[in-house]
Amino acid sequence: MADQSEPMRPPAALIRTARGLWHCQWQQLMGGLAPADAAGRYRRPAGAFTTLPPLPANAAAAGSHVLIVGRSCPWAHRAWLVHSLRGLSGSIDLLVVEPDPAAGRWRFAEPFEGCSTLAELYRRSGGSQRQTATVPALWSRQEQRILVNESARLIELLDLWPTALDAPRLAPETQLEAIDHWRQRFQDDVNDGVYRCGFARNQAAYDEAESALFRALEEADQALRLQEQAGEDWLCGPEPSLADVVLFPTLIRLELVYAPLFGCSRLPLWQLPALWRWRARFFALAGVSDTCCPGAWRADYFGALFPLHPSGIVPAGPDLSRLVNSQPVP
Ligand SMILES: N[C@@H](CCC(=O)N[C@@H](CS)C(=O)NCC(=O)O)C(=O)O
Repeated sequence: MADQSEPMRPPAALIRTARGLWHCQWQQLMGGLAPADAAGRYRRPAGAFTTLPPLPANAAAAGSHVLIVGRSCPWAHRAWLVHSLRGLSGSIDLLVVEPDPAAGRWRFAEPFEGCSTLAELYRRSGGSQRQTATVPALWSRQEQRILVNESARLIELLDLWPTALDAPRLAPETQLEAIDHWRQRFQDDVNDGVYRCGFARNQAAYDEAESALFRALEEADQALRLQEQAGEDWLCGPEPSLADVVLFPTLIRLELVYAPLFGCSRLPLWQLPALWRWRARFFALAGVSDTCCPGAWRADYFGALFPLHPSGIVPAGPDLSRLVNSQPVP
């Protein structure tokens, strides 16, 4: 006899209706989270302060500028890395903003320049109401405004920034062509590519982004293999460059966030062994581990991207130390 306490399965028609309704609602929620083109491909909105400004005259002055970052943001991570690798803390203070998933914005832990949210600071700098206040952003204390907040330009500016210890440039003229080649290759297909996978509105849009992502990663793996054979550790030569810097924030989040949440799971990274070893080498550079906050990454992504993960449950993930061990390949 059937157990009377067992819950009845809902009728098939009800399930079909619920799926249809949920799909409609999902498309609406995704519209708020991630704009898409007519084919359902994610299109990142244009930023606010996107032009490369000239190097400020007071760049070397102690505390003259503030670099505003969020822990989970990979675009902010690249700026944080340049700040750290070039030792810029003498002239540029680092300020970490906190996510506010309920309000969908970044807020300051303590009021900054009289503002409690990044959006307020944006408006003060002339950003329009319709533009989203994003990290990273570079604030000038003297000019009382955001100088630039497009990470691609910001890292170029930080690479020109005067350093106390004459830290090497990450985009030296002699390697500029190779560095630019890789930066362009990664920007759309890898850095934005993982978001294009996760925010795709349909299978075709996902398939397109996903294959472009893994094509670019396989190409980088092959290039690094050749570099290793030539005795060089990095994408563009014997020293790390901006090409390595922009790849790292995406790859270090791969197993922790992008594979489980955005569906970037075609290959585990150890199947691209030169990339795996490269990631461990980059993580071992002085100051890099301090910029990596796996707990915050997972809490922010799984907790904040409601349409992708409605339960808000933060799943357990691999320990970061296992991912940056250079010898784990089975
Ligand atoms: N194009 C920008 C993108 C930066 C960006 O999208 N930042 C996200 C975090 S990963 C953000 O701050 N979003 C705030 C929001 O959507 O409210 C850059 O590269 O600097």
